[in-house]
Amino acid sequence: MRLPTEADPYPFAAQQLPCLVGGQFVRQGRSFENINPVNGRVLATVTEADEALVDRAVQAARAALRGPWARLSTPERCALLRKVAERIEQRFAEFVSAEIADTGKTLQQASSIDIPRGAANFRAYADLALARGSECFEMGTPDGRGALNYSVHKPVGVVAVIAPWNLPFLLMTWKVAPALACGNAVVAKPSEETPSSAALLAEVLQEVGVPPGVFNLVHGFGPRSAGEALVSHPDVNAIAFTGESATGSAIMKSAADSVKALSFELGGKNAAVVFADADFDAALSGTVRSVFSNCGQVCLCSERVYVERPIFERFVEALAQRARKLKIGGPFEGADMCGGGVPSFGDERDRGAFIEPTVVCGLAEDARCVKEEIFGPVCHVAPFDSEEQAVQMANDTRYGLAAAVWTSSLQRAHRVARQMEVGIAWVNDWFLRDLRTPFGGVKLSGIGREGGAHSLAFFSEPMNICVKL
Ligand code: NAD
Ligand code: 6OD
Repeated sequence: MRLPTEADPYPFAAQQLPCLVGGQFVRQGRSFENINPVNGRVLATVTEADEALVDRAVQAARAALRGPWARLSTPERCALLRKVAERIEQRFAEFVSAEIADTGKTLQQASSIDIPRGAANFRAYADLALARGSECFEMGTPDGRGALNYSVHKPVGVVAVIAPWNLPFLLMTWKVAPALACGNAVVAKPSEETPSSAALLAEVLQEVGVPPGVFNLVHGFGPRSAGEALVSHPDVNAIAFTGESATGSAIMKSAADSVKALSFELGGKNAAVVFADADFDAALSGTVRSVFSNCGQVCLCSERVYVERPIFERFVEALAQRARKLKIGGPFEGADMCGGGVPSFGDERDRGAFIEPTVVCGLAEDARCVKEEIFGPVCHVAPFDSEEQAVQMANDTRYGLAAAVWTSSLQRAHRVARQMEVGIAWVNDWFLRDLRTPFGGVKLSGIGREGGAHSLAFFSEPMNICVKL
């Protein structure tokens, strides 16, 4: 199957994107337009799930928990998940096409990160679920016969998965895969901005034989639409959400009445700390990547760069030079993307959503640009004079998702990384991922951890069985 090209950018574009409820594709009712951010054109119309359709999806999911899905063994479920990964790979070009059409991201990024990670998520959680053991404790009893306690992992039930628009497929599958691996039934809602790859995922899950109702897809917006209806639904047991911190707060309120389990991966205002003893070129290239990758629209991107005073001027100059060289454009115009303005192309891209890569210096640490998440190709760079000051500045934020520390001192690397008030710290790299590791944030950046055993724990209810011997 051919990958999209500049001459034929969206070869697989669907005209209409349905919801999936109880194994049936639903096209009736209200719809909204899916817009291409490169040129403002309408890509497809999308069926918007109203409260009634969300309710049908939740009921279908609940029914599926009493059907054949519940009787599959863990190896059988995991075999199905592996088939999902294979089918994503067979339909790779379609997924890439869908992702670049919805987001405007580069072909290179979608085909080397987003879509392969989607398939990898299904394989990783199949492996992890199969390898999971359970606790067992022998105990004494007064009659001397003893008892054996062992735990079993049950699904939590109906799980709502809500994803954002920046890495649509990577983040949707990051939650759907472990939820299914643990035997749950899912009602998923992709971002209204990026519905296409989730629609393909719905097809793939049907194709490989996941029973009806086990995976349901509802499209729509947040407040007063599919999102709110889903998170406030009394029969949803758990919510796995990735998005803005303010949205997390709204979802928490909606979910409170029925006391749902929550896993929240939220916003960030991440720091990169560059010491004078770092490998300059590696720190520079790493920082260009951590600030500008995916147009700065990865939750882990650095928006605050702190550079030790002796190399500050040189580093800022080099960073600005690299930023100016980045190419701005559509998915086929290079993986590189320079500040502060909206570029003018003189063609249809002037109707698209573009901003120049931007490096800002000299603001006070309490400026909005330094305090609030921007979620774009923008960073502020400031000098520091001591390790203590660097740590203090990096931690002076209401967010706590990720940090990058650049130094050649092993001792300092461990010392500083540990002091970062974040869930994920990288030393001399950025966004290097092992799917078994804990992933999540502190403070406004989230609740709980996903990844590896942490996702399995969130999506399962451990139950103790005590057997008198
Ligand atoms: P968003 O919060 O606006 O939307 C995310 C999803 O929530 C969408 O599907 C949206 O329709 C839905 N939603 C909005 N309001 C809702 C409500 N009241 N009830 C239920 N659902 C609702 O986020 P976004 O703009 O799509 O994504 C960007 C944000 O996501 C940034 O803040 C970024 O840092 C964060 N993010 C965090 C991580 C992480 O792992 N921590 C990963 C990616 C993105
Ligand atoms: O790599 C991951 O598993 C992950 N959850 C990345 C999140 C990126 C945020 O935009």
